[in-house]
Amino acid sequence: MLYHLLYPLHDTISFFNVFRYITFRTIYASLTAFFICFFLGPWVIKKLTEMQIGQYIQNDGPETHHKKAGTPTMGGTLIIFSVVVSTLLWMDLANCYSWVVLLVIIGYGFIGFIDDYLMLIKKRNKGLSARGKFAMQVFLAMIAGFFIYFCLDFDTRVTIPFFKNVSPDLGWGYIFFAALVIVATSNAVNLTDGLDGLAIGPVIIVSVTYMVFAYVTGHNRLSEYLQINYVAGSGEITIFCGILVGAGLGFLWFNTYPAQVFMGDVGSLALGAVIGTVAVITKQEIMLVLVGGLFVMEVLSVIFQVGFFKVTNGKRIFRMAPLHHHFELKGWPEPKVIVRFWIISIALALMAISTLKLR
Ligand code: 57M
Repeated sequence: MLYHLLYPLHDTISFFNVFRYITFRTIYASLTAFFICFFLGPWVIKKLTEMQIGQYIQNDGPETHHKKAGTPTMGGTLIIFSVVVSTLLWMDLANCYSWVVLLVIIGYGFIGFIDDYLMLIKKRNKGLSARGKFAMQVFLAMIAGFFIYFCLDFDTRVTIPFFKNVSPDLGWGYIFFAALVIVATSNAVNLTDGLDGLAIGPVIIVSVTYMVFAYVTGHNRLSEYLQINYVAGSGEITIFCGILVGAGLGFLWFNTYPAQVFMGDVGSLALGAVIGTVAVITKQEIMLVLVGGLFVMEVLSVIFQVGFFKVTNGKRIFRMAPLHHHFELKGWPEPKVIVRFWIISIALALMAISTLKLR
């Protein structure tokens, strides 16, 4: 909105010329999202507490989690609010990608909100049925895929990291591929959100990485120099990634150990889905496996655990899945698990950024 209101005035007030620069709007959009979370956080936590929106803890979880019962949850509502306000304020609303990411974060936030709300009504750590939640996620992801495919004359080739000459064109099949990326990432972040700050940390790290990807992908000369796909208009996603970083840091201020608030499914499903959407728009979909490698590790730990359990009639690979619980049960203090997982996430992000030159 500010872009549309103030940039046209740059002929009379030359300072407003800065609003044309993506870097300027990214920095101030990020700061806007951060300060919305930082200053509204205490009020939101107070409201969630008053409304008794507190976390129910499964009995079969790690012993150390029982003290967390009652921690306010659904803090993801604050994240989504700050992201939406900052997006409307700082992004170019004539750019279709702005509306795609808004559709996804609000739509998945709504799915998560229903899940959290039902969990609180059902008075246990379960919400929507797995099938119901999955169906809603797929439906919304397909809408996003359709929108990207039909409205934006989108390049339907899939970028394969490291192989610049291999990019299969999926045609309309890209819609299903895009939906797969969005749904998978949404559930991966959801699974990872099981320790204080464990999900929001890598979300921030992945968002910084895709801020770099979006900037170069939306830059004609830079994308040509780096031999990556140029996606006209995707530069705006740089600003959105900056907003995710700001909102994530603002939420982490309260979610860091010992957490004053959990994000809930309303936050984890929304953040995961919108990261998947960013990966699709910047045409760095497969790269997300590396950048979001921590989320991949968490999902694979569950898949291997469940599979091994079934094949061996009850034996387990890990003490408990997802992976973060395994290390908890090994005796690692919670903060140690969290920070070490963040370190792994940063290392993966640096490797992913390095691939921009390795083509
Ligand atoms: C999402 N939810 C956290 C919080 C957060 C198939 C199976 C792997 C599913 C999985 C599951 O239920 N996943 C649901 C993870 C929960 O966090 C809430 O959920 C939101 C995110 N969706 O925002 O509202 C608990 O996580 C802890 N937490 C924190 N700090 C945070 O900042 O401490 C969350 C955020 C919270 C709190 O304790 O209550 C969760 O873990 O449920 N199931 C599991 O992850 C369970 N694993 C399991 O059953 N493993 C089995 C098989 C199925 C693989 C095995 O290993 O044999 C574990 N989780 C729990 N209990 N709670 C272990 C059992």
